[in-house]
Amino acid sequence: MVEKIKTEKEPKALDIKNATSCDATAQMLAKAEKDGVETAFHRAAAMRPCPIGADSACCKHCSMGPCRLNSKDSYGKVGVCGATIDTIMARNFARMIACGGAAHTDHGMNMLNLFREVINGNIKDYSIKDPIKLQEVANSIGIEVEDRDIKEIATDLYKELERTYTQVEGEIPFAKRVPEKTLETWRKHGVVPRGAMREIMDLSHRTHMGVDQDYKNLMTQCSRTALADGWGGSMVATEISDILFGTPTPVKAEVNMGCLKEDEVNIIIHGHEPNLLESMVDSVSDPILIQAAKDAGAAGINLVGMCCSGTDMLSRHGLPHVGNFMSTEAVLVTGAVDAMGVDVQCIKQGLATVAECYDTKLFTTNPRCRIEGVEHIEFDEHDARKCPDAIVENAIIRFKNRKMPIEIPNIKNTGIHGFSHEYINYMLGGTFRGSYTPLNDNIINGRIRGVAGVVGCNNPRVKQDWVHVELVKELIRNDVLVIQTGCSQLALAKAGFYTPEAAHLAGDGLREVCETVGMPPVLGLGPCVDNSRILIACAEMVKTGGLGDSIADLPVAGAAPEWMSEKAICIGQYFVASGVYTVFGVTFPIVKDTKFEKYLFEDLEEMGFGKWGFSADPHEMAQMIIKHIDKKRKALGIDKSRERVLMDMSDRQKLEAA
Ligand code: NFS
Ligand code: SF4
Repeated sequence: MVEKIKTEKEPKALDIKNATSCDATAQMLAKAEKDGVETAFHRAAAMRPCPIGADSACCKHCSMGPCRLNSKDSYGKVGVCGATIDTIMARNFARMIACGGAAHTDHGMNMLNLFREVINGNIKDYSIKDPIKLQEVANSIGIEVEDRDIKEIATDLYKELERTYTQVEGEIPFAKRVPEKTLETWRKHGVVPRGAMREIMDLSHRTHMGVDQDYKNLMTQCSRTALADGWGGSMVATEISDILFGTPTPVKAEVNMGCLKEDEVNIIIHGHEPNLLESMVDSVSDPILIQAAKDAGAAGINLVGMCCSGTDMLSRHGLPHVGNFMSTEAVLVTGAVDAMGVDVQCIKQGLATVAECYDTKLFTTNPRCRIEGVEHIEFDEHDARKCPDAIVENAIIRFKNRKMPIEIPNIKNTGIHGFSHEYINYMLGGTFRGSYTPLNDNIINGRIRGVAGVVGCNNPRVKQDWVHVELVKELIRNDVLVIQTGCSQLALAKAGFYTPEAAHLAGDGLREVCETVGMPPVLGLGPCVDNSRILIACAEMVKTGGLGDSIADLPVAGAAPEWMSEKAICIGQYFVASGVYTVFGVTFPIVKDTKFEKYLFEDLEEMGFGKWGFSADPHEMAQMIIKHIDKKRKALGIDKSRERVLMDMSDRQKLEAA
């Protein structure tokens, strides 16, 4: 114990106008203040982040410390054990990757367990909904599919994919999907992943006091572990979810808090694993439960999603979605939420207090995520209706006894979601599950300048959604096609970008493509684990041809402008290791002008990988991305074609008008 450290003067009041650009959330924050309720926005305003921690300049890996290395004297000072600032930053970075990767890969492994139990017939509530996808995935890793029955293929696929997690030596199965030259780079640097369990264990081991004290060596294992997530755990989660629940195709859906209904029993499921929400859909369609809701005076049962499992269901089934990460407490302030069920990841403990204030029934459902004082109803896929039915029953009781005044922001945004990587080529004029030729052609002829994945969280240290929206606006205006996942997808959906009409916000080239196809200028791929779809899309672009031999050659980039979670760092690192320039906003856990900074921001690219970038300003971030895309276009020799297309545009319009 140390003596109480002197903290802040007076906590700062929250400036709602500058805290969020989501009008529904702003309305609820004002109501929360009237009601005397505190949210993460208020706590963020009151709590100054530790500047040394923000720079990743402290280490508490042993009790000789904690050791704090101030940025100014970084190179003069070392920890008690002698660890340098580069070692300390790299070890902290590594721990974020180990934890973020563990979250995704554990989720993926759960999906795989579910798959095994479905194949074995031990779980009957789910089945293989997309046998074509099953065959494709099996085929992609060399499993024979011709003239074999589904169960046989599925069993082989299960056995093979289990290696993604458990394999002690050798390359993970989906390494077969990586473009040859990218894989060569990985082999050269020794970063082709073995099983995720092994990689995460190895990386965690290295960060122990007195083990790996060479930032370069640590970063090699960081890449290997992160790749075990992107091309391993996350990719398995995505592919198995598609096989079991159906591959998304474009679907019209509504988002925002206006999806809550005052006269219905409102239930929110918030978290990351699609199974619970899939089973909830069955429960809320059960005539007996619907009748029970009506007997309680409700017009019906209204199930809505939130955060990533919500985005999953939004993409797959068009289920309404009420909001992203920084709106999870605010939505309870409506007073209209009768029950909220949560599973894992990004579940704020603060939800418990807010739920209590508004008399909302909050339930944890996963053995990994309990919250002190919150009732736990465990979800078990072997008896898949038990937990969802109990949540519905509790919600009906709460509805019947509603005491709270209800205020639902009257804001709803309709858009088109559900663009799987399979669908992108179809939409652009190829045959379904055919090639990426139309996309590549449009990039080569310059109508599309390049592709940017804009993904990731909200963070109360910046204005909610604003950084996402400003960045995307500038990118599409410059003919960069934007693909999205996670909370970022919701930010843009709430801002109205998911309609074909939003194409008018794009530059001439991108607009022309969007209008021809009838697609929005931003394409939503689903939850964060579905960033793996972006990797597959990149691999397809390379294989289709004309845009270089490796992912590092492509005119593409990635961004997480409002990131907050360790998962985001892991995702960033697997994109970088795959060859993608990846720019983060808010803050970056690094001390400027250190060897470690140079390694992440420059050296990795010279080694054949992608590299990291940072800017807290969305407009600067957009320019960094565009500059990078143009650099790649130039290297590919397609910079001229773009100029020509742009010059030809007005000429052609003149011709057409004549
Ligand atoms: Ni991704 Fe989903 Fe959102 Fe960030 Fe959290 S919900 S997995 S981590 S905050 S995008
Ligand atoms: Fe300090 Fe080294 Fe212990 Fe870290 S591992 S707390 S730098 S002595």
